[in-house]
Amino acid sequence: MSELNKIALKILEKGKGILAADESTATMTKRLSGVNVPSTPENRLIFRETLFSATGMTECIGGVILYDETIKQESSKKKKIPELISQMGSAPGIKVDTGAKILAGSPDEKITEGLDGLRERLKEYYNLGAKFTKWRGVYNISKNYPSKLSIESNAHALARYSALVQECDMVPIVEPEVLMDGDHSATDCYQKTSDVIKKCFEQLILHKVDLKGIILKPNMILAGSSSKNKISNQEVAKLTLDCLENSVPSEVPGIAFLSGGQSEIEATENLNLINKLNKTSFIMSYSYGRALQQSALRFWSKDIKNIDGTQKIFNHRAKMNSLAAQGKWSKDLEI
Ligand code: 5MM
Repeated sequence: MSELNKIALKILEKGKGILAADESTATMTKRLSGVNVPSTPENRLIFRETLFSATGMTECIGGVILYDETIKQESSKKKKIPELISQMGSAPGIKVDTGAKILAGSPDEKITEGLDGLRERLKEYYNLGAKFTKWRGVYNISKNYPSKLSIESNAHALARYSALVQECDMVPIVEPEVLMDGDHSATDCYQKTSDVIKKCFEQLILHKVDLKGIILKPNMILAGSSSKNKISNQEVAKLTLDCLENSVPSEVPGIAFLSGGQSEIEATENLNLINKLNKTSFIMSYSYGRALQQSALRFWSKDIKNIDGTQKIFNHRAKMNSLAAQGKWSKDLEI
């Protein structure tokens, strides 16, 4: 078993998943403003340190994706953040893309940037303790989108990123996110997500990426957020499994879903059903940002000194998702 494969399996072992705490400063500012907390480096750190030092980390969180600012910060106890995360039994990871920008040639779509100088930045992050990395390609659905240009260029970038990350002995999380925004049907989401994922693997293989040493972070198959034709959770689970079974090579050890704007409970319930029905060889887990942090952030914003109360909420959400990653969650476990 390769070292990269071992790292990937360890991150997702025993119902563990990933905490996506890699919001850029702009996104974190949006999240904090939404709960009336000033977005200062100190406040961003206090909230994140509160989660990273919660007991739920040890049992339920196999990896944490950090943002450049956070990986270089020190905790209130003067510990480097990656050290704190490792001490809690979890692996520190880092978002290495520099964001999605307008795609020249198709200005309604995005291309993710960050390849220039990436090899040097990766060495720095490795030396700071990172064991894995993340890069997100983003695609919107409408009649003509995602275009061939967006599908091809984002897949190319994801593959070049992944090859560089493996060269630097870290596990790349490959995140092609087909957005929920819009009134498209679940069938459209299924078709476009399949096209996107298939192209990603075509490029990953071309770039000689070891598929046993990656984690795929896809969206679930859902109807658009403003669609009138929503589908049941059972259908979400079935379509998601079918889509992944037909587009992901079996060498890939694990799939960790993004929550993508689903409510906390919806993201947990869908993951649980996916695991109940899963007949594939893939570990199916979570790499949630909003669906792990929303309630904790709301509670914390009312009293940022209440560390225990905030951690209790985070621990609960982490536990519910860990159960869902094993198909053992049920609604009556929710408080
Ligand atoms: C945590 O949010 C990440 C995006 O941050 P920026 O937009 O600021 O770069 C994002 O990539 C996240 O990791 C995934 O989308 C999963 O998060 P959700 O909230 O969809 O589970």
